[in-house]
Amino acid sequence: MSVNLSVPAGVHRRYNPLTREWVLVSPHRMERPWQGQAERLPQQELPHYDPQCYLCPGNQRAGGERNPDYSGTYVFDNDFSALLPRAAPAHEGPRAMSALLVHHPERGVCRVVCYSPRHDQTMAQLSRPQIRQVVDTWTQQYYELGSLPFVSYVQIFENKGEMMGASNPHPHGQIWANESLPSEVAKEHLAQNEYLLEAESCLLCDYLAQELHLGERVVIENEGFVALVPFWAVWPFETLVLGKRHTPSLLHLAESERDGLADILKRLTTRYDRLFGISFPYSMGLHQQPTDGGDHRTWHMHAHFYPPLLRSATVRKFLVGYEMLAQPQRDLTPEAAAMRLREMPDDAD
Ligand code: H2U
Ligand code: ZN
Repeated sequence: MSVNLSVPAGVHRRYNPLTREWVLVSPHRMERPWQGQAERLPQQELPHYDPQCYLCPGNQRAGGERNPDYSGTYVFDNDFSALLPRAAPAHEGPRAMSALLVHHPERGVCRVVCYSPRHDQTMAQLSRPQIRQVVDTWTQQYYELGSLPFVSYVQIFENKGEMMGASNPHPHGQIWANESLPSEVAKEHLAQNEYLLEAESCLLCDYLAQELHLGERVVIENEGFVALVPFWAVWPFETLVLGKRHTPSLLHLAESERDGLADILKRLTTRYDRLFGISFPYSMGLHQQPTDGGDHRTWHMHAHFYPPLLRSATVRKFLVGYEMLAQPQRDLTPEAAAMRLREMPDDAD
């Protein structure tokens, strides 16, 4: 196969080797007029403490429990957990009502992680030591939940902003730990394993080396981590945060790398906020090796940021119609998105 490293100018498809899916790129459509939905701007000027907030220190939650007067991060079992630890064990399945009606029991645990007692601060406003504390809490939770005998995978994630369905502006994320590999993770699992068998190296180590060489999709980097707009990004300002060293999970990070991850998260979210001058909505999450006790050293830990906004604080990208029925499509090129994010200053500049 001949390799040409310059990005195509016309309409083209790009391949995502992590999920083995394609995205259609139509760069010429960026100038089309927009008369569709404009999002409501999120409420500004939040109080430090909100007596109505179920995440603020000292307040009562819907389940009746009262939060302690916490000062750093605070983790609790979700009062409305989607997964429960005491469902029937999966090894009693699979069960089928027929060849086409298949179901499977699933056990798990859902937790909520408050990043800070301050109701009004997001990741971008937290200090590096505070974000480092979030990284440490994630690491501890990954270890604790991953050690449960029925947990094969721990998904750490955050929905930020009303637009992404967050129920509350108080800075928080969630953790869902469950018994089977979720579909998105299973795709990446298979792709990383098969790439290793064929190429005898790590898919994301090889990908990162190429991106660092080309530079055009890199947004920021520090000693340990890089944030870039992936070549196959679907969301307009989607980013991928990659460790420079091959580490399967948070548990493999050195102290300095945990600081490095906190630094990249601070700088990336600061740039996002400056892009359209608002607290930038997104869904983000970490992908790490499964915790089923198997040997998964092939896994290269990473974080995905999926923000919905396209051209301003109020105009979002909809993944509807063609995307739902055929394949994802984007107008803004990943290279242009990376350039916009690179141009934004962060507090390290
Ligand atoms: P989101 O903002 O991403 O929806 O996360 C908030 C979570 O907090 C949500 O999963 C839980 C909801 O179930 N929650 C509680 O556990 N206790 C409460 O008192 C309200 C909300
Ligand atoms: Zn609050």
